[in-house]
Amino acid sequence: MTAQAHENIGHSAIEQWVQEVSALTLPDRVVYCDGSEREKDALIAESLASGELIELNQSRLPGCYLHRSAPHDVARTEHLTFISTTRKVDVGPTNNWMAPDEARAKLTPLFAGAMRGRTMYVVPFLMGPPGSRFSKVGIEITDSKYVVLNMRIMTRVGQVALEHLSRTTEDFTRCLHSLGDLSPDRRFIVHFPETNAVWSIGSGYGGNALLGKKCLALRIASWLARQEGWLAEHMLLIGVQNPAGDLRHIAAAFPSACGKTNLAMLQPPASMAGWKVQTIGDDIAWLRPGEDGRLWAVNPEAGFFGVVPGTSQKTNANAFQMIQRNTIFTNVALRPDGTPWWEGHDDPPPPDALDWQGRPWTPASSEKAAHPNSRFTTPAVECPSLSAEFEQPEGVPIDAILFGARRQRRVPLVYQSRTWTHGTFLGATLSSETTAAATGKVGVLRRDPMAMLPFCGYNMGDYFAHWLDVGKGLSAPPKIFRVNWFRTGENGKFLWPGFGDNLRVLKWILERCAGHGEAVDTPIGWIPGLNAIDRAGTNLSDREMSLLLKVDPAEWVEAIAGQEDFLNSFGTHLPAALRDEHTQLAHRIHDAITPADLHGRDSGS
Ligand code: OXD
Ligand code: MN
Repeated sequence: MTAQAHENIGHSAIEQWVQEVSALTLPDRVVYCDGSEREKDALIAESLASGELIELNQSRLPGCYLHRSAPHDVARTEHLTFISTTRKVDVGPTNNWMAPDEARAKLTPLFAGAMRGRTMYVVPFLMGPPGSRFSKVGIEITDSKYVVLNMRIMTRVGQVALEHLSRTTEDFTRCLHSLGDLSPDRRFIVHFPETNAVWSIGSGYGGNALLGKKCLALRIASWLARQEGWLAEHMLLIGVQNPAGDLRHIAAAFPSACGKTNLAMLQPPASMAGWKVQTIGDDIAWLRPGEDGRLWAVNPEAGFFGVVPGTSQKTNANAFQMIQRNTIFTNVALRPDGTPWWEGHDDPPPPDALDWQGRPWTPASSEKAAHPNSRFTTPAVECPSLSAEFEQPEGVPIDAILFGARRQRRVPLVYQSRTWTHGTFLGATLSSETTAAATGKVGVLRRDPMAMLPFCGYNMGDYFAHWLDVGKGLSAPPKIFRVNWFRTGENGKFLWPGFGDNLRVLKWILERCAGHGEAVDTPIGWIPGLNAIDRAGTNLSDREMSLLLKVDPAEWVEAIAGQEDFLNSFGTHLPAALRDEHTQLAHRIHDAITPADLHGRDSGS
């Protein structure tokens, strides 16, 4: 880490941009980050001194720290997130749009002098494995030490990024971030895909401030991916090995806080000895067609930014173990012995603690001790189930793509699409109940196509067309499935045990990919037969299994109407093939409706 205003780092475009930004933001000093351990130690020491970090019990949790955010800066703020393109039509109906001139005019005064009295850090970072044709470089300028420390975990910082840049002729993404005054009234996260830049001000929250993640690796990358013929997706990435040693790969899209990290680090149930799940990524996958006609994927990130509440030895032993070292916790509770605690921890609620805002807390308190969207940031290398293929420059070949969401009703545990186009339709019509990962009401059903609603950097109608185009170019495309761990029974309780038992569903999926695995044709797709999913070692009854797999045509009539309105919102940008899929689904459902169903509907039930 060097404190020099106009250091020569051998890249004139970066140096020139740094000079422009420092002339605007007026920091006290400029520091170029090199990713070294020395730099980390200095940043931690300064953050402890300033109160931005609190040291956790170092003998129990070496290298672990707690950060408490501003109380109103705890999640992504989608209403303050914009895509700024010359033409409004290019961002489509699901994004907030701002014209580039307007965005610059609005944000420049907010950045003016914003770093006075602060240090400006210049963070070169690489997204993707070193030496990979998938990888992209960003430079984040920020005035937050917490952001720098997190970027060092989530991305590959320093020389590795500059080297990638000098080896390729590619541009880099200019990521400008300032905490500003942290006021939501002056908070904006604006993406300029046409000029490969992001401006974010007024938030220190991961999804708003670690600009390599949602901003670069999803919103900007999805734009680049469309131009370059690949896909940037909100997907976990795993290898699944069966007891015979056969290794397959699955990419799975789920909305925020719906269990991607748990699935990515799944521990097989005791009754499935010999199975292994190897973690490659838990949030983002970049997928490119390979010369062999298959789809290949990498995780562009270098760490995990996961939801803490609910993480325990029981639910996710790999994640729990992983966060015992070198982890930054944000907004969890603190016990008197200097260890963190949260709702869903294996330990019972502590008799007294400090809550996520540092206020005294006891089990009698009416509020939660940890914020529901409290987070850990941990280097991937700490994950006990990390795959040996994690940094493979060519990525891994994908056998199956899963679209999952949180749905209490209607949607079965798993079903298989008939074709890539039908699978794209399943992704495009995905909907899920909202979670605490974004500000706003929790538990409201909303459309979240491919789990990319908050992250697609362009018109989603064009994005669906791009999915279809990518599929056309694959001679051996992955099979596409829809999954739902969250269906509830009459008592409102989840029917499916979830967590490690989800491997039972993956097993059926991989059997289907291999051309066997029993399945029943239904109007919505291929469903497992009653006994097709391995239930050995569970106490799931036939009745529960049939409720989990039930496809009720009457319930789907309502879904079809909702899908139609949603698809219509894309106007002429909706690919005709998806409209056809919808029409065919409507016909199949209509044909499956019995007079009793109609009677039920007529009587208003
Ligand atoms: C995340 C999110 O943090 O999706 O990964 O919000
Ligand atoms: Mn995510």
